[in-house]
Amino acid sequence: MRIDKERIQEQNRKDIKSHQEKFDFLSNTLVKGGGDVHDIINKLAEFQVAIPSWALGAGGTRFGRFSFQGEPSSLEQKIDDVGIIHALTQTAGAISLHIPWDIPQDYEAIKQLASSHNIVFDAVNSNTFQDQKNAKESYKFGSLSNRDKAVRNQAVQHNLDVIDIGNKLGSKSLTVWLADGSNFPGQINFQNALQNTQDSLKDIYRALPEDWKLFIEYKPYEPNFYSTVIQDWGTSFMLANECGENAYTLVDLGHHLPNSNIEQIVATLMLKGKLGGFHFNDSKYGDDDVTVGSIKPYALFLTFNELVYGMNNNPQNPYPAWMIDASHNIKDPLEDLIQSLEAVQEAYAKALLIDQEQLRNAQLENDVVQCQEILQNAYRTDVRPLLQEARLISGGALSPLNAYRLFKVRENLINKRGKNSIATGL
Ligand code: PSV
Ligand code: MN
Repeated sequence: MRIDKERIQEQNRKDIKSHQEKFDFLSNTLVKGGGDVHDIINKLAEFQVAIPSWALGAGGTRFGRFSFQGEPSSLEQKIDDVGIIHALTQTAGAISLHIPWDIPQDYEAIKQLASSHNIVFDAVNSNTFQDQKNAKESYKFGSLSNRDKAVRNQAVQHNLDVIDIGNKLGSKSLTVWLADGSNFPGQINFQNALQNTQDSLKDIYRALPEDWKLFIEYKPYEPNFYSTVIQDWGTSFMLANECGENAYTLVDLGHHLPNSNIEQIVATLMLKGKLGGFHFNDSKYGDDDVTVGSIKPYALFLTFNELVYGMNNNPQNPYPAWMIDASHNIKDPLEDLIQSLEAVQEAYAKALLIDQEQLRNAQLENDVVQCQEILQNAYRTDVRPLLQEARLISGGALSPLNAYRLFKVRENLINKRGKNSIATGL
């Protein structure tokens, strides 16, 4: 199913008056305060977040999975689904593939399909956390960290194969997330596991095309519950430095122990020029992978404040690769992604409202109250008319979620794909 541009515009025309009133009011208020509304809208319109191919079907828990009807059962259908989200939001112009879940059959056809939706291929993700069909070696006791060289070789080779696949599609980065670790004290030798991981990552890095980046993701626990080899940003940062200048740390919002100061981690990594990628989601307890901004929107805003600061002040840091990494088991996955994108844009827009010079002055004067006021004034501003304006000028829907429901997208997908289609992935 494709959403016709004209249909979106027709729907927008119905809501344009009320949007215009809200936008004019906000825009006048911001301009009076010295804000550059034009610049903010351009930045919002340019901001694109990759959709992971594994988020388009219903996620499950270890207790079960409740399928969502009309799920995409092929890579082509996954790309079509991202096309739907992108047409409505104009914010999802990229897809991130997980290999081997998404190996293309016909590369040219897949590339053409993606470009017909204005979608590019972002980072490719390797998978050494599951055993693959007919694989000789098992990852039960680790992959890149495994004490057995034959297992490590297989895992390295898999990553090289993923780079090859990504290369054929126009991807420019590889994300490595390892489940490697241990469940019980004494099970592994920490130093050997880390050394093996470092050596394996270096092998992968050596094969990386010159214009590619390697993103090293960290996570404190799960699926292993006693130790994880790449448990935190420090370990990832160290490994990235060992690999070389095109290796970076990837921050996933859900991959921290409770109450970690993620915004400070972002600031540190950007200062050191090593924040390569970013996975958005939200959580209450652990790696819950729920809708972005649904639980801790203020923390997301504070993180965006550091991201914006870094993008403005740290030329040593590349422009980060943004991706949503959420998966849930009860919502329509496409509606959930639309909500996540809106939350990301909202936090970004609010961070763009912060007067950095004013904040700096208040900091220099140790005016703690004023520092807080500056942040909270930005946070308390309802920026949704800015998001709508950015979508309007890009040809997206004023209200993507309403349009999705009015256009009966899910019903259409069910009619086409049936009630029992199942997305490949987790
Ligand atoms: C692991 O929890 C993770 O965040 C990694 O990015 C994986 O690639 C993704 O989720 C899907 O399993
Ligand atoms: Mn992730």
